[in-house]
Amino acid sequence: CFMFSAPAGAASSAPRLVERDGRFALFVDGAPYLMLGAQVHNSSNHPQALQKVWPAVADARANTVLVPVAWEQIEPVEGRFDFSFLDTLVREARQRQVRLVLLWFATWKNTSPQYAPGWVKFDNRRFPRMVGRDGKPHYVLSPFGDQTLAADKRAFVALMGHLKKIDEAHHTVIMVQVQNEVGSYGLVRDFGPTAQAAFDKDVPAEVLARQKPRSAGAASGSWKAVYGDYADEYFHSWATARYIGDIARAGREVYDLPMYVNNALRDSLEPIAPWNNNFASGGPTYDVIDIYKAAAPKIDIVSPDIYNPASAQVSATLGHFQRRDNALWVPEIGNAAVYARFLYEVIGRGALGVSPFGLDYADYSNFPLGSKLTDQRMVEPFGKVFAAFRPIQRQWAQWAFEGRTRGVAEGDDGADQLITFKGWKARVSFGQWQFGEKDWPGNAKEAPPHAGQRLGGVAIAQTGDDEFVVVGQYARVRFEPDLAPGQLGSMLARVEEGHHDIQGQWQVDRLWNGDQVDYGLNLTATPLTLKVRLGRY
Ligand code: N0T
Repeated sequence: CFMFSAPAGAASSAPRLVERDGRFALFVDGAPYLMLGAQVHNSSNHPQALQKVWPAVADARANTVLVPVAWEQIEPVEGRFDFSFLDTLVREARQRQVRLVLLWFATWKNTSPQYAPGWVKFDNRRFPRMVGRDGKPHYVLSPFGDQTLAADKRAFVALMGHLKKIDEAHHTVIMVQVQNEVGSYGLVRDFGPTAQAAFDKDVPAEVLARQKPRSAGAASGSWKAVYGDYADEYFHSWATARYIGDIARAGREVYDLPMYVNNALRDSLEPIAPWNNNFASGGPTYDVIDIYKAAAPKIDIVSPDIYNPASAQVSATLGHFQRRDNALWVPEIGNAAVYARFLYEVIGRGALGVSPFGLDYADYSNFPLGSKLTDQRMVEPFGKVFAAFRPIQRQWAQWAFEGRTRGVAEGDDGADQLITFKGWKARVSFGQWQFGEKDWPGNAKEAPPHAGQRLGGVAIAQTGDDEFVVVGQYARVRFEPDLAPGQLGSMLARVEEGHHDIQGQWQVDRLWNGDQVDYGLNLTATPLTLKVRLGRY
């Protein structure tokens, strides 16, 4: 039975991020919660548009929906606020018993001021843009615009104040993203006079304490003196993080919810080198997480948006962002079918959650970043995975918090992967017949509609010394024992295929044995949950 005790006094408390031994849980209603997320399209933040959101959320079996709230939408006229969309959104989410994560699209949305109100984005004098080395204005609003910061902060504080009023008793909204994919493309930092004066000052002590220089430089002093060729990017990261951190702090003083930033990734595998117009400078790329931690202490998490399906990139990215000081949370991953397998890797790693991007039925296809499709066929690969986790999401989040879970996705090479547990290794292989070995030609996934695609993924929780819960698809799992002297080998003691009933109780549908286990535990197109007990002889 999936029961566990929450820390005393935690029940009915506000959502919060809890760290223990370098692992994290998002506590919602006093217990760890796994976000099975659906992020809507950018322009679905209108009452009418929600009609194309909710059916997709249901098909995705998501328990959490990520929705933008735009500055232009809540403050079209300076100082006059309109929260009618937020009221509708929160009410409709409650009716459908899903939680919300709000995305604050304001000064920076994919770096641009496109979501700032018209009275901001066309007033260069009051709300200055960054300035290039040549003195020409850049499209991005400067992080040194004092009035921009004050105005954005005032709107965000109003938003959080309203949210407190309508939601403090419910906590339908469990987290807030502050801005969206910040930084600047095409310009490494602001070269305007205010920015330049700050650049020539000493690096603040809190940054020095965290961000190591990449080459030998001065131990303290100006950005250039300390960080050399990386000074421009680091300085811009600091300026941007400080700006966001100030907004987050002010918002949390009014209503304290967990807050995070998201990142349009730089290449995860190429060696770090000074910025060369290859990513948005100043954004929270993995190499400057320490600067964000130092400059924006009220931002809990720096998180990756995954749009490169190369399996080595995905794995490296997850490794870069999952740290003892940074919880793993994937607020965006492409909605094409090839991404669904990575949900197992993310969830198995013990992430707070994962959210495919563009999971609604608006007539908009996110190809080539995501799927060409805009209907149920787009949502289905994710819905199948979430359907397997949803009945055990609380229990899984608790196991993850205890460090019991692991996960893998089929690599682009299709090679076996070995997962190490206490006393056991799980060997995961792909592209096998259910009865037989790899060199036997073909298997179920060679058939349409996914011919030739790599779709395998497995997440495993070790629930006891010799007990595991296995969730997966298009993969084979074999358990290999660590043997003590005198022991010969191991066998499966009991393999239950089952499901959770409406009360959350595990119901055994059948036991697997014979052909169904002789070559390992074979998972096919429909994700299954297995409870496995092993023994040694
Ligand atoms: C994302 C989304 C939305 C390998 C794109 C990704 C969302 C934003 N931006 O649909 O706009 O609001 O966060 C940028 C991906 C860059 C290209 C990567 C190619």
